[in-house]
Amino acid sequence: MLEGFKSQAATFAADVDQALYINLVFSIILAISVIGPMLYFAWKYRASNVKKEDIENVVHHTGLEITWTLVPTIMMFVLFYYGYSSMKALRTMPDSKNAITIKVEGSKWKWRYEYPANANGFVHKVGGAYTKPTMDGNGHVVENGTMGKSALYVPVGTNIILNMTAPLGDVIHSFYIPAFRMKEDVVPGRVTKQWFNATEVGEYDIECAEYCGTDHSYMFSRVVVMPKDKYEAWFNSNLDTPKGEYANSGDAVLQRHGCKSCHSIDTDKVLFGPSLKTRRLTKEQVLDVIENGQNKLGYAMGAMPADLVKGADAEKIATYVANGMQGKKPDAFATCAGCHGEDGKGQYGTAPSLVTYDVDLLRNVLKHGKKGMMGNMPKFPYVTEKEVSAIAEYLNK
Ligand code: HEC
Ligand code: HEC
Ligand SMILES: [Cu+2]
Repeated sequence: MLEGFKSQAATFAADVDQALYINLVFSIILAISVIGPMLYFAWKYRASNVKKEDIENVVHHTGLEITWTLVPTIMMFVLFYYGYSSMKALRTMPDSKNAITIKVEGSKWKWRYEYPANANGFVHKVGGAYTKPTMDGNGHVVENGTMGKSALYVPVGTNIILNMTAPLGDVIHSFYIPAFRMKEDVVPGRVTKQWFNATEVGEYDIECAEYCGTDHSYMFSRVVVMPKDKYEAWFNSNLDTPKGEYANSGDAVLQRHGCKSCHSIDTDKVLFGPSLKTRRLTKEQVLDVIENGQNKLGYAMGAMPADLVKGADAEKIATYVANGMQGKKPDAFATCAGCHGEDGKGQYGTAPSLVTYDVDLLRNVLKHGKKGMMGNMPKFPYVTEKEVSAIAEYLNK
């Protein structure tokens, strides 16, 4: 549930973190400078170590007194500055003309989101249903019920104002998005406000942080941050929710990890790296590997030896592979088929597929990075297995 803290997905998240870290460091310094001397003096002046006649009554030490007044005062003002400035960012609502205002209702035990009417006069209402999760005898959830099913859909890089309330006769809730470092009470009969501007496409947890009643902890929902065009398309439609599980789609994953700044996904254009649209490999890449061999992606088969074929045979094979193995198969491909398979799709992850961006290839490229004739791709060790599958599915469809 604390996964959200791994991302700083809203404009003010970094400021809030900074305030927290400065607080933490200062607290440690202050604690050590008080507790440290206290323990030291307790030890140094223990009864067995001090003679009665040595005891003096020290009345004043101006230098010391000024230091221990001034230094903590300055530190406290520094803390105040960072706390105040990040709180100000959180509490200063953007102009509603430059923002989308969404109504949020928290009630026992669900969140409901209501959007302004779109051009067709349609009002999107998301969430609001509640079925309790089922649990086994040990209290482990076996069936989620509606928990986590509803989501607040918002466009990336846009000011969002939330007008939040709870129905009369309900209880106080607390709307909490850890990845945004944003939390605000939701109170029956009162409208509380909060805003954010999400910086990264993705999906983040929403929780109710009001842990005082039976089922607040099941008021688990999600905020789905979408590219602006995808959001607009949904908002202008009459669909209840955007089609598909957008945030976990390969497209969103590629966007989120910045793959699109180096790889074109929808054209053949080569940016910093190859286009991932149609061709798995260019002719030049294949020729380069045939000539030099390759051993950097961590396939179970280990290294591919250099110079297995040469000259015209190598040319023919490279053209054939770069064409996605369409057309007549050159006889010399038999050399390659031993490891890469007759269809060139690799064999159980031991040697790479030369045709598709399958899960094994993506996993290996992301884990090891890829330095090849086209350039140098950095490692992406934190891309999860679920995300790798989503990318593979997206690129191969
Ligand atoms: C002995 C088994 C073996 C043979 C035979 C073989 N390969 Fe490979 N090939 C591999 C392995 C293993 C890798 C992955 C090496 C690594 O981990 O970087 C590889 C990698 C490649 C790559 C690079 C893929 C990428 O995305 O970077 C290409 C292209 C390739 N082989 C083409 C061929 C061609 C064409 C032939 C036939 C001439 C061939 N291979 C023959 C085992 C083989
Ligand atoms: C800094 C630019 C950069 C970024 C960011 C980047 N790549 Fe790459 N990528 C490259 C380059 C350059 C290559 C080609 C390496 C070579 O010469 O073979 C490459 C190769 C690849 C390949 C192998 C394709 C082939 O034919 O060689 C895959 C798959 C891939 N990238 C996927 C991704 C994914 C998924 C992401 C996001 C998680 C990503 N890349 C982010 C630069 C980048
Ligand atoms: Cu609640």
